[in-house]
Amino acid sequence: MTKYWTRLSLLTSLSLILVAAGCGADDDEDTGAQDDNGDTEETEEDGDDGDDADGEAAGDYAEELDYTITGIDPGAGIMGAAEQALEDYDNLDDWTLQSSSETAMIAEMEEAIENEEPIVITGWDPHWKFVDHDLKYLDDPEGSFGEPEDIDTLVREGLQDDHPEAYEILDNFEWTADDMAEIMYDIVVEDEDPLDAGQTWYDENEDVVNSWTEGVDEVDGESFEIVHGPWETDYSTVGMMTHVLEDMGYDVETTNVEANYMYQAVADDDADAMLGAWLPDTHGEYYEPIEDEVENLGANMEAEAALGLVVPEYMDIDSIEDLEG
Ligand code: PBE
Repeated sequence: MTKYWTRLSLLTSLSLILVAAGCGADDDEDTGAQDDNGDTEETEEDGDDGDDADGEAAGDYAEELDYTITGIDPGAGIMGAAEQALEDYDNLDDWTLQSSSETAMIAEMEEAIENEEPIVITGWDPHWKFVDHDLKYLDDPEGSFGEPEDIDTLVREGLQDDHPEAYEILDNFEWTADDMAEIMYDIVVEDEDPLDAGQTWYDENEDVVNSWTEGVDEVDGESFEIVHGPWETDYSTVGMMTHVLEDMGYDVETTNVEANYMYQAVADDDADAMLGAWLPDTHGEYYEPIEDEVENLGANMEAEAALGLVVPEYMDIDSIEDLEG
């Protein structure tokens, strides 16, 4: 157990460093895509003909983008879906997927928007970026990014016996994409700490929280460990749920890891719960091997989680098929 957590915290620090540096280890990417700190590319583009994205032919976008889709951390499920898109669409034969981190991708997106330049990112819902920017999903006629799915709560086996109160609260936990987006917005746009943003939402939605905790007994300082991924969706959820459990008397510890370790930690009983299982597709490859070693408490958000390729509204294309190769 101790050994495992050492490994986890090592990985956590590593992923934090990678996030801070705006680059990711993409060992398991086979696209040959290069990590990038996002700085140099813009200069090259500036030297071009200087035209903006408005009214440009789709073919020009491909060249201007250097046939690159800007992605996030290599372990994220959406990166697998984007790789699938590169295979499914003939017009994407020459394209590559660049891995980085959510923070670095958003920084590149915001820079592109500021200059009205084209950019294609891996995008998902719920996310604050759709509130703050005019963006659109590209149509996905091949279905590489799947249908809207659920976000499930997974707990370790035996949790119901060991912590029946927390089990019940997590079993009752249910909210909407709008709820989560409120917290995410405060974290990303208002630059609030996830715990502060979670507290604000809690204070404003006490009736919702009460519906999860009603009739559940308080406990006296039992420790509870939640594991989560390196994305704002997870920070928002965990920032909120930490207060809910702490108010019920738990001493909550949260750990940020890469997606596959998140599932492994719950399966190995190294963590009590995870609240961000995007299923059945996005995290299917992580979930399926350990499905029988965890307990799935069902959806905490139903059919509102979606993935795709996202571009600024001002780009003159509507479908992934319009990205020329
Ligand atoms: N996401 C947000 C994650 C899950 C939560 C869509 C970036 C992913 O694994 O792709």
